[in-house]
Amino acid sequence: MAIFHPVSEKDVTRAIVSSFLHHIEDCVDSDVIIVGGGPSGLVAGRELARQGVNVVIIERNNYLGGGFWIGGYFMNKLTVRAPGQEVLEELGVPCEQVSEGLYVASAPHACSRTIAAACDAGVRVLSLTLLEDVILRENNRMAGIVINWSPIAHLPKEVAALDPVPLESKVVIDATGHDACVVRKLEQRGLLKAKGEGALWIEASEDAVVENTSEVHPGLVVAGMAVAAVYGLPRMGPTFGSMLLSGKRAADVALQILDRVGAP
Ligand code: 48F
Repeated sequence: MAIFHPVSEKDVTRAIVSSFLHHIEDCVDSDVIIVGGGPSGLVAGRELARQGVNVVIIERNNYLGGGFWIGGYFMNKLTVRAPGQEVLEELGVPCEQVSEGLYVASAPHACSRTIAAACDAGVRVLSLTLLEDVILRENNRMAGIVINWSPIAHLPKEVAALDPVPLESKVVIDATGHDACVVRKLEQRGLLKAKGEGALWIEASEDAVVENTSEVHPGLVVAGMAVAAVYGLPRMGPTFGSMLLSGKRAADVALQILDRVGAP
């Protein structure tokens, strides 16, 4: 007597194909697209989705989490400075206070809980999906992004001649970390100038990243390390409180834009 119910191979393939087809059809038109599924993008996505906003995260890797799996060097312990631990505690991540205002958490625990919280809230994810370009409408208002299959970046030119496809949204959040990939697409067209991040200085950086999390171009919000790249702020290296708080603030800014444009 078999343990598992009998199901044929073709039914397995059909289940994947038809479920994914509905999923990607749903992602074609959303309120907010977040490019990058690191800590800032995941927190922003969760905040928006739990308030009923239709959110898609695109992520070039086949896993979410970005730099949140490792705390620094090869060590999987994360640090956050108060009040960053409140976000981790809200997600059910145990935090240990090691000195006044400084907390340590397990990176795998924090990262997996943050991913699960975003998924539980209803964020839809397109994995192995690379930002290739942006959609600009009247007065260069951002109206979505252009995506392609990530492995294309590693294929020889002859094989890599695959056209991308566009996804529409009312707001785009650049949460691509140090690279600030969405911002770079505007920079290439002379629409925005990113200053590039400065050298490491934790205390100056973390407040400034949260304070400067904002709409940098009509319809485009920056979150996390992309904020430092745009505003020329110092980097903060192996500490993550500002990534979490910047994600929260990016969600608030996106909500204000949705309110302004009359959605959802
Ligand atoms: O780098 P990442 O974790 O960004 P973040 O949320 O957090 C930064 C910290 O991890 C750390 C730090 C502060 O403590 O210095 O670095 O700002 O996550 C960025 C995500 O974006 C994806 C990338 O794979 C990663 O998961 N990404 C980057 N470029 C693209 C992209 C792209 N062109 N298309 C799709 N995804």
